Amino acid sequence: MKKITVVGAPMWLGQSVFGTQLAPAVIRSAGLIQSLQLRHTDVIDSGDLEFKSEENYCSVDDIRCKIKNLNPVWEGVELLASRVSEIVAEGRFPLILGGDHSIAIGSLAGVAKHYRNLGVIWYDAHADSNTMATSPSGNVQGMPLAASLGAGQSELVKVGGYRNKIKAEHVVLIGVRDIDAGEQEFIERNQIKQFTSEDVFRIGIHNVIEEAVSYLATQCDGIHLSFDLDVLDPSDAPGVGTPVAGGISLKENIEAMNLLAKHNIITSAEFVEVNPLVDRDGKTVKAAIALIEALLTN
Ligand code: NNH
Ligand code: MN
Ligand code: MN
Ligand code: MN
Repeated sequence: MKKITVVGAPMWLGQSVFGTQLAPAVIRSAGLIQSLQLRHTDVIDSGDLEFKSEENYCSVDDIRCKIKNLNPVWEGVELLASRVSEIVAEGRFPLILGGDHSIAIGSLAGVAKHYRNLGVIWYDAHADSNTMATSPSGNVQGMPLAASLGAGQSELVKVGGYRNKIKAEHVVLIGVRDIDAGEQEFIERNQIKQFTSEDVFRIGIHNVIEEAVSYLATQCDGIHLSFDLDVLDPSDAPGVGTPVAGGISLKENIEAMNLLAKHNIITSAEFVEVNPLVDRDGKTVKAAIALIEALLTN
C-alpha cells in the first residue's frame, strides 16, 4: 500500500504539437484516481499546476530563444520541482502526469534532493540527451536527461537550485530506437546503460527489467521511473507527438510494470507525452492508465 499524491503537469511548450497539456485532465476523466483508490487507501489528487501557455515569450535576439519557449518551460519546471519536493518530504509517492517530457527536469529536481543516489529508469523511444548545441529541434522535450545530468542550458541545469540531480551510472534507458548523433556521443561518453527496443526483442522484457533492477538496486536509494508513452509501438499508443515505429507492445510494457511493482523499488514516477488531440479512440490515454495501474498494484 502506498501513499500516493497525483500531480498534473500540463505542459506542452517543450515541443511543438499542441495538446499534451490536456493529458492530465483527460487521464483523470478516464478514471485514474478512482482506479488508484481501489488499490490504495491513501490517494490524494492535488490537481494541476498552473503553467503559462504562451509560446516564445523571449525576444528574438535573445540567445535563449534557440531553445523553444525556454522561459515558460523553465518557470513551469521550477514550479513542479517545488511541488514534487513537498510531496516527497511528506513521505508520499509522487505520481506526475505530463505534459511533454520537459517536465522531467522538474520532477527529478524535486525528487533527487531527497536521495543520495537516485536511480532513473528512462522508458522512451528517444534518449532525451540533447543540449542546445546538439538539438535538431530546439525542443526542451529532447533535453531533460542531459539537463538532469548537468549538461546544457544553465537555467535548465540549475532547476531546484542545484546541479547534477543524478549520476550517469545510475541511469538506464529502455526502448530507445531514435537517437540523434549528438545524443549517441553523449551516451557513450557518459557510459549510460541502455537497452534498445532491439535488445528488448532479443532478450525479452523480463530479462531487461531484471537486469535494470539489479544494476540499479545495489547502487541507489530510490528509483524514479520516467515513462514516455512513445516507447510503445504506435499501434498501441498513437496519441504522442513523435511516434517511432518498431516499439514495444503495451502487453510487454504492462509486464514490465508488473515486475517493477513486484520488486517494489520505484519511489516516484511520471507518465508523459500523451496527446489526447492526436490520440485514436482514447487508446493512448487508456494505455497510460493501464501502465500506471500495473506499476501501482499495492
Ligand atoms: N531527439 C529529438 C529532439 O531532441 C526528438 C525528441 N522527442 C521526444 N523525446 N519525444 O522523447 O528533438
Ligand atoms: Mn521523452
Ligand atoms: Mn520520446
Ligand atoms: Mn553508484
